[in-house]
Amino acid sequence: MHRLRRALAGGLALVALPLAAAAEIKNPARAWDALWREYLIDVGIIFVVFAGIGAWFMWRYRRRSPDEQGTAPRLSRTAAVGWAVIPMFAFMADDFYLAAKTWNVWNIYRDVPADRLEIKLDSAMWRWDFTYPNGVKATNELRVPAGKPIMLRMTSIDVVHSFYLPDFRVKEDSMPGRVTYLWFYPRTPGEYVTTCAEFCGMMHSKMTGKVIVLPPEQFSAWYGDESRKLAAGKTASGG
Ligand SMILES: [Cu+2]
Repeated sequence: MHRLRRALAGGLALVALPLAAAAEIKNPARAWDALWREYLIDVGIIFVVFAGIGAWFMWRYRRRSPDEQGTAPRLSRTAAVGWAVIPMFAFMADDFYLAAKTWNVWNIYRDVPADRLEIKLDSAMWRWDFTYPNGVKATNELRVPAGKPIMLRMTSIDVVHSFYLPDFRVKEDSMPGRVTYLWFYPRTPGEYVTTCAEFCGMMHSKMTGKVIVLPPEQFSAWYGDESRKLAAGKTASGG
């Protein structure tokens, strides 16, 4: 029985180890950029081909004398149908190919890595209120450690807002009565701008904030400090 269990565990480890190694974190920002590049190349090729053919036709079939009249060749029925259907399928194939790539990127956006820091976000006219797992709060400034996937679970206490983080290629609406989420993968310490992307009233354009990505040790220090302040505050007011 023991031997069987050990053999099973060994077998599982053999399967699980390569899987774990393969499960590196997919970065939504990278995936988005790759998709964007692919779209540009795709439409770039189509542009060059069609502009080239168009220019060549203009030159080839130019009018050579003021009284010249063209004669249009008549297509057979099969040729006419072929000219309509074959290009249609060629373009549809390209569209489906891009749609499949887009679907892949969407799945990365929706699939949050298990090893993440989850922060609550309440948006309001006009501010962003963040709450960390242990109750630490911050307004308009979100401090996060570099190298850790960050998930925001968000809702709105009044109207529809939209949390937009251009540097990380993510944006998601926050709505009253509903919880939505987004995640991003900060790698490089620094300050990144965030702004509301849904017109939400008079001060909408002032509804900006910062995401401050800190080296992990600096983040831990800040987080520890804030937690202690929070605990001290609770005891003081509790007495
Ligand atoms: Cu807003």
